[in-house]
Amino acid sequence: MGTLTYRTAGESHGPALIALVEGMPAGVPVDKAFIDGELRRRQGGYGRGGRQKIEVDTVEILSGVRRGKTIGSPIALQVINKDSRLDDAPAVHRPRPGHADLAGSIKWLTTDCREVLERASARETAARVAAGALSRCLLREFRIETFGYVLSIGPITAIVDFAQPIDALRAARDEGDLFKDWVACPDREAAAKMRDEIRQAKMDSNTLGGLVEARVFNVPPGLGSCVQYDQKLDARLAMAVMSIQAFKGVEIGLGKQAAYLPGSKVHDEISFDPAQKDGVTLGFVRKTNNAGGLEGGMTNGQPIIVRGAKKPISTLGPLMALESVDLNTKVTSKAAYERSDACAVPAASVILENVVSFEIARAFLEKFGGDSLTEVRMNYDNFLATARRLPL
Ligand code: EPS
Repeated sequence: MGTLTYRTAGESHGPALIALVEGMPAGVPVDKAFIDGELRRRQGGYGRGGRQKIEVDTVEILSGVRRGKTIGSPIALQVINKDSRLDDAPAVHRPRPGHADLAGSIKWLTTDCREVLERASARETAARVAAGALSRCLLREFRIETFGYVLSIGPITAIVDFAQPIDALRAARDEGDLFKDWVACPDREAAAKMRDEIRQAKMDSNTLGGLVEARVFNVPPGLGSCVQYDQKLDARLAMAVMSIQAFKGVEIGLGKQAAYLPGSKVHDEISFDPAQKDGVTLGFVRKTNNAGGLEGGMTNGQPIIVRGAKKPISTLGPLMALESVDLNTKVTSKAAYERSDACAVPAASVILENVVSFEIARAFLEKFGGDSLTEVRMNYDNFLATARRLPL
């Protein structure tokens, strides 16, 4: 039984996207409807492009699951592309500034950016969402829940009150028509302004980025480690988030704001409340959570808070196409345009939610791992019961 990992394969206009997940214990109930729901949410959002009218992303589970439960073997997940035409897709010679087109074409010694963009495309995130949603089938067995949402789009920033129950937040976030006006933002006032910004960007042939945030609740303390750089959970979350297509920044908790404030305003003071000792905090409570649930690269029992900054999509509409150079002729010309999304920030919140979940599940199994869910549960219960008895 190794580490929980996944790899993906597939091109944007190839036959399918694949995720191969290894290291899941046996006996985990797999909720295909939930995975499909996450795939569908990833396709949605106001400002999405024409591709999502073609695709109806659903997962096919090709291995590792029997009668609805994992059996400990590798789990192959497949999302079929309806718009499959890799061999017929036209060559692209005018790289889009901001996309992988130019850097990748030089790297692979080609002047046809198509060979690069097909894999660099954010369509690959369908496979990552499928793997992340699968990992949440394990996390939910331990009442660990992730909530992802849009914090800002362009100049509009939401204000979200996390004192509300998560179900209320989720209901507010999910208001609207997934394919018409959904922006994945629980602040209704800000959501309306975000829609206006996207509408304007569409009219201007422009694109918009934004901030997305994921919060993970009920995570036990002690996941990750301070011992080695690659065991620090904050560093691993940062890598997972930064690797999402078009992401340019990652923050945990207060993030870069912490650099501007004195220590007295940054660190979360600790107190003990015996009434809360049965929860994952073990009774060690904080009035603030500026650390975003991570201290020394380890979870501390507080909710995990991770933010990602997504740049505007680099395929701008024909009216706004940026200056570029034809790779064959070296003549200055406008960047290539086929079809694109004016804003994919709502989709990015779904991707973040699932990518972050996978890293939490991975760290969870490193600490409590076993061959079966029963064994994992024994390790989890035993650890928390022992920690509650400290000093031993
Ligand atoms: C995407 C599908 C793509 C794009 C988008 C993500 O579809 P197509 O290229 O066929 O229009 O909508 O890709 C990009 C943003 C990008 O930069 O490549 C998807 O399913 O998420």
